[in-house]
Amino acid sequence: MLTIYSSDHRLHHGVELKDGAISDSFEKPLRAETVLAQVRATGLGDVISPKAYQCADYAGAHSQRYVDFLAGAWHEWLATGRTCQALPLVWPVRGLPGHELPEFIDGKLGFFSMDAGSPINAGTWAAISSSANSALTGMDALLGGARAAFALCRPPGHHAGREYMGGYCYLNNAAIAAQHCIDGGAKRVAVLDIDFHHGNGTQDIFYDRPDVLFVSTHGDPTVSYPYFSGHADERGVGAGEGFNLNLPLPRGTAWEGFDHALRHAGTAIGQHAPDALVISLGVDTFEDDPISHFRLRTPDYLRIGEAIASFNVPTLFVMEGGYMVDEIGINAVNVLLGFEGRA
Ligand code: OKP
Ligand code: ZN
Repeated sequence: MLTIYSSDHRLHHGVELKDGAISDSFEKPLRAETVLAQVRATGLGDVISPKAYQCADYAGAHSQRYVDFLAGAWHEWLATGRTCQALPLVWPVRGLPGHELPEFIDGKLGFFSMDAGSPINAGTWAAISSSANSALTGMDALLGGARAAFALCRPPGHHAGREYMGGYCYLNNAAIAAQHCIDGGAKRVAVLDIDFHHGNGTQDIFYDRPDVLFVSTHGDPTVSYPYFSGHADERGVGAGEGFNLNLPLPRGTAWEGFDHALRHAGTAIGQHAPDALVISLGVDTFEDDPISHFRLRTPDYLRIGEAIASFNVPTLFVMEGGYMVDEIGINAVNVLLGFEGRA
């Protein structure tokens, strides 16, 4: 299987608020490096760099003004005389009118975010655009006839909505790839998100559309980030009703519970009969992940790959979360090896 990877991801490394203090983000460059090392060690296939794309290629999944904000935010921040990382600190929550886009960068940061988990620094735009370009290049491989490809994206994307960043995410790589597939002539696409966290951004982007089915397995939002989406009764709206399937699972879910949900997902994907499948591949479902609460083990990831292969749809894997850096490479590549029947 072809892997698409850009070293430009290293240009982005942020901070996060944890337990009342600011510290290095769990979402760090070493994550992608360990996955790449495992791709090479297992001989998964060729590794290529992403092709170049335009902002217009991101603006089907996102709004043009949001993409413009991301591309210019660092320069607007610098222009105020600050050289530290840019973080939002105020949000248009329920009860505030909140519909008017502020002119000043501090207001824009809040307007275009869901939390303070997506800092912006000098290299952020280069990293996030290369990440999205990896997903687009992978989808182009599928459109060219490949059965599968692996977009080794970093930063991740699935918390980024049509007009907001959050949870380490900026551009929604999986959604951008799914939209590119539709733009390339596909009638129907499915996105299956198996990251521990609910893919609220992908849900947001396709919530009112029947052409892109979104299915997600994740920690029950009653007790897990992102808390404000991911419940089973979120089924889509308008023409999109019935094309959003959330499968929240309790804390401590191990292989049996996860496998059950995966089969449920497979049935829904089969009914949709998509031309292509995008997998939001998070491996923060691992038993030792530092920020998540499932209990999958390393061999389980081979089984996940086998299950996805049995859906029998051209498949683009898009890297999302996974924070146990020592194991993330083995677990992520195990999914791909399982898919290829190399278990
Ligand atoms: C991204 B992905 C804030 C706690 C919440 C955000 C988790 C984002 C996970 N300090 N952390 O889905 O793996
Ligand atoms: Zn996650």
